[in-house]
Amino acid sequence: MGRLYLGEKASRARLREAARARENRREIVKALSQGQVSRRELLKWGLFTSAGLLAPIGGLNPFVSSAYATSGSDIPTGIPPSPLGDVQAFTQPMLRFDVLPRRPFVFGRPGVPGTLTPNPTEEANTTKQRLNPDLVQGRTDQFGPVEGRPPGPDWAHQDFRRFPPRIAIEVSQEGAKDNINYDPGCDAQFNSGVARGTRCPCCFHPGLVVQDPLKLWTFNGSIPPKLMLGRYGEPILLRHTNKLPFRMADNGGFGRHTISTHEHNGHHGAENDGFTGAFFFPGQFYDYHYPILLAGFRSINTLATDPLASAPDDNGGIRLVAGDWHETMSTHWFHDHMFSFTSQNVYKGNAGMFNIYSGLDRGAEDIHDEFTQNGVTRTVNLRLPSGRAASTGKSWGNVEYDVNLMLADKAWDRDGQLDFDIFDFDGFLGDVMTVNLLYKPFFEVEPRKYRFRILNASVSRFFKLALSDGSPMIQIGNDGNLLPNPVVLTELDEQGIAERYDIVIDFSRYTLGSKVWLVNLVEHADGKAPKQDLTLAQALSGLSPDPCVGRFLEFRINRPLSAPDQSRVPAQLIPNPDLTNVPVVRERVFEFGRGGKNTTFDPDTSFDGPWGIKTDGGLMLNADFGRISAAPRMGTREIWTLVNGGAGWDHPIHIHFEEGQILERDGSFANVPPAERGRKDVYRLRPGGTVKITMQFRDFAGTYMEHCHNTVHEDNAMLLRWDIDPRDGTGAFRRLRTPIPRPQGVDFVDADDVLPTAENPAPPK
Ligand SMILES: [Cu+2]
Repeated sequence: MGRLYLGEKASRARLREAARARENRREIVKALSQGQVSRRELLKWGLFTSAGLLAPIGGLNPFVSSAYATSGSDIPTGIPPSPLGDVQAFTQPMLRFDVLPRRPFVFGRPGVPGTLTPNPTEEANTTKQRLNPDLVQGRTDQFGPVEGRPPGPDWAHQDFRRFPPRIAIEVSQEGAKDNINYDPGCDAQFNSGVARGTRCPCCFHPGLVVQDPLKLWTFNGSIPPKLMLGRYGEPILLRHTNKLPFRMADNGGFGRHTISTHEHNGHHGAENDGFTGAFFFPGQFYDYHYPILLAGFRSINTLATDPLASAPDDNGGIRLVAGDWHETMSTHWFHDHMFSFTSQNVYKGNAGMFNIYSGLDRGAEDIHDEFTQNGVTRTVNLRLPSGRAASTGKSWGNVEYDVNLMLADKAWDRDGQLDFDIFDFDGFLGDVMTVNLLYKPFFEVEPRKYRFRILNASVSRFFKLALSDGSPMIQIGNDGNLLPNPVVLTELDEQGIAERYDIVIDFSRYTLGSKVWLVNLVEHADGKAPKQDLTLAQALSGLSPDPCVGRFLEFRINRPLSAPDQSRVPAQLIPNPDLTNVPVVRERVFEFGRGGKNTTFDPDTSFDGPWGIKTDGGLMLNADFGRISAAPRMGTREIWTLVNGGAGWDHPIHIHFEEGQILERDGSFANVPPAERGRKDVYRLRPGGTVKITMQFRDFAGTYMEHCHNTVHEDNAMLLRWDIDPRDGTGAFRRLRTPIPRPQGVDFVDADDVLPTAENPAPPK
């Protein structure tokens, strides 16, 4: 029996006990999220170290110990079942992602307004505005900058003048409200009959309650989640405005109103990376500049002469771009990275996806182009399932048959409002499966090939997907990247938190009118790691105590083929970059485990928790975003070994900024499955496992991170900072200062710790 699930058959006493425990936990989560008590205090009081809550906290309700929580692992202690009322699975259409409007960008000039007011600026815009008193203890005489980005040259947009914005996208973070501008990016026939402009209330199912604006905080305050479309060589300026409540306590019991937006795994300057300590406040905006460049653009194909390094133009052709085409990326997502509140904020709705289009991955399956180079004829467009330029008039970014899926387990309270429990540092598990923030929907398809970009947006849950009839799927991408070769699988690999799997399903094998389901095979009993991978038959049997096992998305093959399927899945997609001539200048070892300690105690930048990271054999350290744990030299390549310090848990480790290749899993390349042999940005360690990767550090500099993407582990101190010195690597390492955001402006402090192994040896002569 799983610890965190209470079935309908549980005794009334147990359900009451669980409900009481939940109320008590809610009080702690609330006090913590509203800043009335710090985690350090809670830890010191021992409230987070045992299963029972024993001590009263000043001003809060007394916490009672649970008779059931202390008596063994077979006793559920978590959240009572999320009430579903009469709502049945597969009775609502899956709303496809809501495409964010893209506007051609021009700077404003005196007397001529630009696309964005105020104009975006290279260094942060420090124009002062009067602060809302709720941000500053009721004071009415306080002022702070309009932009939350840290000011000054170290946080200026790198190469802003070389790559000025061409597209503006504006988005806000706000509380739940109806979506009155829904745009799925395609006609209703490709969206289970739901048309553009359909009003979408903020609820997990039409039969469930509408979410309270304090409970769900999403992009633009609405569902479904938002999709950003971009293409190489066309810089985007994302202006993200924080419209969350000014009062920290107005959070519905969990979540923090300060945010930092990580474009996971953007190859951008660190000022645009969503650094955990570069958060911004309600009433501020943050301008993220995404130049969207191929990695290596400063040193490889710098004159942009290789047709494979390209982006779609608006007329069915391509524009050449600099860089290495082997670094082309396709499927990103973006989400909050607020220090020690990432799990709550992402769970609350701060997550979207970003499709990046290229000459190779065009989003127009009917465009065939080829070129001859050195006597060899090659095609550029891979023609993956997407949509037809001839039907839509769009030469790129067609999404008719290219479908984003955001999978996440959620839980709600007895009023049907989103609920969260951070009490368990092993991780948070919900008991309700959602796709695109909707409870178990259906999706209508034509009998043809579809691409699905599947994101695991859970807090702590792993998935493993299969089709209910056991028929094959073709995996074409892993994380941001297309694989070197497609891999045919009847069961995908376990998919860790934040990993993206791009797959193609060919529905042409089904007869019109039939149905097939996506099934989750992973059973969890806690947030540490999957308990076991079930067989398809076991998962379909309904016997697992884990309510998120089994069918969660219904495909209805009920739309007649609207035109011949012109898409392809070529035998070669995108080979990995050839690194044989790139010397490895350094190796580092990071061990992820329990028993983390703090050595710095900076109240702004450090955080105590059970988890930690050991760098190069040093101490198992808790998170401190003021500590520099590594500082690779600009323009070099390194090998990093990621070690799981324990056999009882798994960690999906995310390394920001540049894609890595897995060289070895548990000591051998033979252990790396084919679907993991592309480039990656999240590396599942597996219990007791070791992953050796290689990465380059190119093009942009600044302050980046590495952390577990089980965001409960991340928030509880399994995170570290590493920097790339902005200079070219020939000088002495310059320690970048740490930003400390306040409503009145960002202070900078010196790094409060630099690990000895972060210091670089003298550069080679
Ligand atoms: Cu972890």
